[in-house]
Order: sequence, then structure tokens, then C-alpha cells
Amino acid sequence: MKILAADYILLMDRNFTVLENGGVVFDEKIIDYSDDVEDLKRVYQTAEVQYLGKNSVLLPGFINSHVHLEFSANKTTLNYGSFMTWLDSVMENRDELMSKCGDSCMELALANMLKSGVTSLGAISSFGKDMEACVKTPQKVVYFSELIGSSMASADALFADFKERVDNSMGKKGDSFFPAVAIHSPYSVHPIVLNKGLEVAKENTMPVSAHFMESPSERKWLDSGTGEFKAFFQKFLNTDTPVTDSKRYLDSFDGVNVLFTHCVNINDEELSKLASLGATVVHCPVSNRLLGVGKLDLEKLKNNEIPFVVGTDGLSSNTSLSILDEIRTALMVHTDLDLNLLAKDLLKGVTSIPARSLGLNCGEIKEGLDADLISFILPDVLSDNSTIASSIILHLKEAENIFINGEKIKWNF
Ligand code: MCF
Ligand code: FE
Repeated sequence: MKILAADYILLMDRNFTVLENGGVVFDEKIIDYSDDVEDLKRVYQTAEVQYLGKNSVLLPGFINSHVHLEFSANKTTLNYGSFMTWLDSVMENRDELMSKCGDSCMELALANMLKSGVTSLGAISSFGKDMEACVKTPQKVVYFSELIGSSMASADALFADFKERVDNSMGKKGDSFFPAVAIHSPYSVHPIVLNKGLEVAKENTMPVSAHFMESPSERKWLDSGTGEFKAFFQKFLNTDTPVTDSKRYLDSFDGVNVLFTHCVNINDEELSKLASLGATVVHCPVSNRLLGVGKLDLEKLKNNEIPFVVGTDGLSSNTSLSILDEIRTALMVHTDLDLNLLAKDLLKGVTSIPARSLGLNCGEIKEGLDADLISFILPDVLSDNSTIASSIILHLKEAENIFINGEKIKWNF
């Protein structure tokens, strides 16, 4: 049993409680916490006590809800600026990028995330090449095997390949590896294939991650079968009509625990549907900027009571997998929102909310939850505690201490 004492402890509960000069008691699970460390020492006399230092902050480990590890070799290969040019460059360079990213490339990506305090992640796996790295890593991984396939001609083969990857991941299921299902998007998955994929998720009560309404081109294609996607489908798939529309796509997710990624070009009707599904939105602000798709309207999500979480997306559409870099960008791009309120929502979006959406027993400092804890040192004393959330996002880069299931993790490399 251990007690960590810190100058500031963020419980990441609903009220955004911050304990000053407090402590957290844990073994594999969190046992207790208090704003009176002396009291904790008296009650838990055998516990080993560690003071985390002047200006220390202790909080639950961060969760990166959406990352494509298999694309980690990309630096200057893919073209940024507009979604369609990016997608064309993916089609052209995917095989080369995959072959450039072996185990050590993905291990480095996972280690860089760990360094920024990420103790859990949602990995979107297109090919299953990232499974070993995800099984081996100390972090908790919700492993989303991706289903893609818009043409009925190749549907059976693509579904069989998906099912094989899901089955392989189920064979590795454990305390920190959780198999799940990803649906690539409404434009790239035929509704018949989609329903088969969602059946797999329902049968095994798995969460589902799905890209949705990322680009204006996707909006146009699904609404009217026109726009830039038309030429793309003609070129690569020898067809020029969409396989579904957004209503049919969203209706398929009834009864599924689903996270929709991007939603930058979502309309009001779709927002109401997301609310009735109890869905979560995954916000990837850097990716959205680089692919030129626009900006997610966080106010509209709030008005519809739709929770949001934050993800880095992959290095296919980012230059960093640090979740702190990502929420710093989010703080900068939403210029119309109150800085300190947004900062609190962003911290919730990388702790308590994704834990609930991904079905993980962590994300808060609360009795009975897994002891996934991270600590940082702020550069100076806070003159006003109500700015702690924005100060964390603006000033912190690398975790000083990382505990997963109560065990200290090192990220030396
Ligand atoms: O989230 C971003 C942008 N939107 C869609 N797909 C991807 C993203 N990052 C990587 N991808 C992958 C996706 O999983 O790129 C491929 C899929 O395997 C695009 S479809 C040819
Ligand atoms: Fe993505």
C-alpha cells in the first residue's frame, strides 16, 4: 500500500474537486484520499509515503481515445491541407507507410504517449499489425479492429478478414487489453457489412468507434452523391453512388455503445440522433486542422448534452501523439469559449468521460477504481487555484511519475 502526497490533487469528479496538500492511498486500486495527509498516515500506518514535490499535481492517468498506431511512420509522406488530397495520398502511400512501421516504430509511439501521461488508449487498427505492441505495452488498450468495405463484390472477403482480426484480438483479451470494433465511415462501409460488424460488437458487448461527418466532401457525398468523393469512388472503386445515407448509417447504431470521431460537419438532426443513442464524440482538433475539414462545434454538443472526449488521431494526421499537445491545441482553437471552463472540460475529456465511454475502470480518483495515476510539477506556485486546469494544459509536458494499476511505470528510452 502506498500514499502519494501532492500539493494539488485533481479528483476529476463531476464538480472538478481539487484537494490542496492532500494524499491518495492505493494498492492496485484506489483505497482512499483526503486533503489531510497526516490523517491518512495515521489511518494507513503501514503504507509507504511519497511526497511528489513542490508544486506537484496528481491526477488520474490520461486517456487518448483515438489513435491509428499503424500509421506512425508518417512524417512528410501524406499531404495536408484538404481531406481529399490527404485521402489520395493515403491510397498512394499506405503500403509503403505500413511496411516502414514495424514493432519498434509503434512501441516508440506508445512510449511517447506514456510520456505525456497517457495510461489508456483507444487504438484503431486497420490491419492488426499493431496488436503485439498493444498487448505488450504497460498501458490499457481498447483495441478497435477496423471494418472497411463499400463494395458488395468484395464484402465477404473483407468481412472475413475483419472477423479474423477480431477473433485474434479476443484471444489476447486480458486485464489491460480489450477487444472492440471500429467502423471506418459511412462512405466506406456498405450497410449490410456494417450490420454484420455491429452484430459482432453487440454479441460481445464491445464498444464501437466510428468516423462520422469529418469533411465537407463527406457531407456532400452522403447528402446528394455529388462533390469530390464522386471522382474518388470512380477512380478507386468503379462506382459513383453512395452506399448509404447518414440517417441509415446512424440508425444502425441503436443499442450500441458508440464513439463517433470528428463530427465536424454534423447537422442538427444528426446531433439529436447522437444524443438519443447516448453516443460520445471524439474531438481531434489537430487532425481536423491538417485535413482542412473545419472545426467541431463544442457548444452544440453541450446544448444537446452529448459528451466529448479528445484523441490525437494517428501520426497520419498529426505531428505528435502527446495528449497534452492535443488539448493545448484545443484550448487555442476554440477562441469563442471561456478559457478556464474549456480547460476543465478538456481535462474531463481525457480522463473521466472517456473512461466511461470506453468502459474502463479508471479516469477518476475514487475508491475502487484502478490506481492509474500521474504526477507533474507546475513551474511555479498558482496564485489563483481556479486557473489550475488551464495552467496544467499550458505548462505541463512530461509526467514525473506514472502508476498503472498501482505499479510504477518507467518511460526511460
Ligand atoms: O481519422 C483520420 C482521418 N479519417 C479517416 N481515416 C483515418 C484517419 N487516420 C487514419 N485513417 C485511416 C483509416 O483507419 O486511413 C484509412 C483507414 O484505414 C483511410 S481509408 C483508405
Ligand atoms: Fe481517425
